[in-house]
Amino acid sequence: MRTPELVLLGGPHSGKTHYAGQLYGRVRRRPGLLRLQADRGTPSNLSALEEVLRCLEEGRAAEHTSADTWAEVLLPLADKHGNAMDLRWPDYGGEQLRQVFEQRAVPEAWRSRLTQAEGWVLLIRLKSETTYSDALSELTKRLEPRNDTTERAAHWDANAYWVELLQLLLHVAGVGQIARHRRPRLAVLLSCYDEFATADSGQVWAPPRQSLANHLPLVSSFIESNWASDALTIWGLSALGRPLVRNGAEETFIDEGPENQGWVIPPEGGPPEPDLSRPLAWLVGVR
Ligand SMILES: Nc1nc2c(ncn2[C@@H]2O[C@H](COP(=O)(O)OP(=O)(O)O)[C@@H](O)[C@H]2O)c(=O)[nH]1
Ligand SMILES: [Mg+2]
Repeated sequence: MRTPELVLLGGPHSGKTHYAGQLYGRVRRRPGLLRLQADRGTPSNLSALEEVLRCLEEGRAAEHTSADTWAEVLLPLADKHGNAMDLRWPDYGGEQLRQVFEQRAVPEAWRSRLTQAEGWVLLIRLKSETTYSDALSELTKRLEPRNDTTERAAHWDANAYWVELLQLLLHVAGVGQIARHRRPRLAVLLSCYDEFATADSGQVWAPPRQSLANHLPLVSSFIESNWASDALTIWGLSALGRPLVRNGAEETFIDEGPENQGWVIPPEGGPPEPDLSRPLAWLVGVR
């Protein structure tokens, strides 16, 4: 049996927990390329995922779960040919990723996971990424000194942040910079896509890589020039399909079930698709 390891990379509030919960609901109740094989006897603690799904069934957003509960979540899955695999799904607090960036240091446990992982899942929530696209043109226009420079200096432009972080992680994982990367395979999921982009009439979406290129051009060109094209995929992800609040009771979730909410936009664009497992299936080579 295969035991592919994926590393989930995403900042705080990028949607990692809700994606995990929705993925669990899908593979269990409405399987696509991957389905849950809970009776296989794999010792896996699914209580964190159950808890997220339970909140969603009540139409509200999940609580913040502690990092410990998540550390060893293991999904016993099978593809449609019956090939079994145990997918490790560690959901580190997004804060830890920030720390790696700020301290320029990677804990040993992370280093070995980054090195061993078959694929990296990078969650980027475009709406909350800060860029300063006007800064350069303003430099040439303004004669008066700005008074908000200190505030700007305190925040990295998201382009610089992600490129720097990726370089750091690649270095730590021992991935050379000379040839384009084939391993780790990289899936970029533009999360909470419902709040960022809209479809053309008839629900046809543009390829998500265009959104990445428009919003974070430096990240987009770094990724596209460093990964081999068959080792890279860029998706739009809306795990929930809409915003949810902690104390809410969203009726569509209650009436139709969470497994009927949420969608992905495949790399080539087009209509939304319900199979949230597709980007992961791609990473582990299931077609
Ligand atoms: N609009 C929208 N909001 C989402 C979606 N997924 C998660 N959220 C919201 O984004 C916030 C952060 O999500 P969470 O999964 O806890 O992020 P994490 O910190 O990366 O684990 C929560 O308030 C969620 O309700 C989505 O697909 N669409
Ligand atoms: Mg979380």
